[in-house]
Amino acid sequence: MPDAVVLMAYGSPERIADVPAYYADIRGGRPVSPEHLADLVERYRRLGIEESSPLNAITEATRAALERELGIPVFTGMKHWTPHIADAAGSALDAGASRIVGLVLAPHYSALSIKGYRDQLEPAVDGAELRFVESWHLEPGFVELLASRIRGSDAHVVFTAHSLPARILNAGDPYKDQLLETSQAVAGAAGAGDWSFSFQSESPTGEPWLGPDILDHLEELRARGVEDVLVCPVGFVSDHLEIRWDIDVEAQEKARGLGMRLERVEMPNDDPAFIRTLAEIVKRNL
Ligand code: FEC
Repeated sequence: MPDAVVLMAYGSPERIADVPAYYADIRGGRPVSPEHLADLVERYRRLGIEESSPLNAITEATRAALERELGIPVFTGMKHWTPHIADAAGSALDAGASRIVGLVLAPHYSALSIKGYRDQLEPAVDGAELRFVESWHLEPGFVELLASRIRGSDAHVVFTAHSLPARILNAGDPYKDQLLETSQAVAGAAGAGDWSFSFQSESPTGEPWLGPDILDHLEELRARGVEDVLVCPVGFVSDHLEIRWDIDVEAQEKARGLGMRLERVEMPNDDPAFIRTLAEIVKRNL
């Protein structure tokens, strides 16, 4: 049976001029405040996207490596940028695929994240069989890859993930539980006794988001006497704005101000061990 993979990622603007349209897509028709837009443009400028967009380049490298590993076509679909998820599904169908695995480059399920990818993909795979991967947060290769990056460290490990509006908890969303399961599994595999979890990257949408936020959490840790912190962002797999700005700039500055040392693990990106893990997930779903 002709198979293909639609590999989905959040997407990122290619250049500064793209940021307003990108932000409008994220907001999904809800108003964009000029101050928040200006702030976002500035963050992307300082990230250096005029030179290249880290997330889009990493996603393409991941796609190409996964295609080589699997020997079947892999198409990239972006949630908030081009090529859109529906275009990737169209390319898979044009290539003759009758069975498509939909895999998101985000390990944890939430109705406010993974479901959005599914909602874009499902109507676009018309006629083909869709095998959509809902979550892969305890995938052994993923857990081991992260564990290998914290093993042997004496620092207090802080696992992080993107925050979401707190209302998801009322709806029984598994997001937070899955994040804690990954953190527990990674800490266990690495033999890390001293660890905690916090959220990051909260958006100014005017409603309560899940906490604690990493910036507040660093203060709590400092008050407990912690001086060395190793951040392991379990909710993400690539170097992008939420890593290179929210952790490498904001959290780093906060830690410095508190007299703490903060380091971050390398992200999986297109590490061969990570590509093999993604390939395992795909193969199991075919
Ligand atoms: O490097 C890049 O250019 C893109 C980085 C990026 C990733 C990412 C991942 C997640 N988000 C999630 C949820 C939300 C919710 C809102 C929201 C808003 C933004 C904004 C930017 C942005 N997100 Fe994002 N997210 C990335 C970038 N995200 C930029 C808008 C400005 C800002 O708030 O900073 C709020 C939407 C609204 O306004 O209503 C909710 C989740 C993930 C992790 C899962 C995934 O990757 O899909 C969850 C990467």
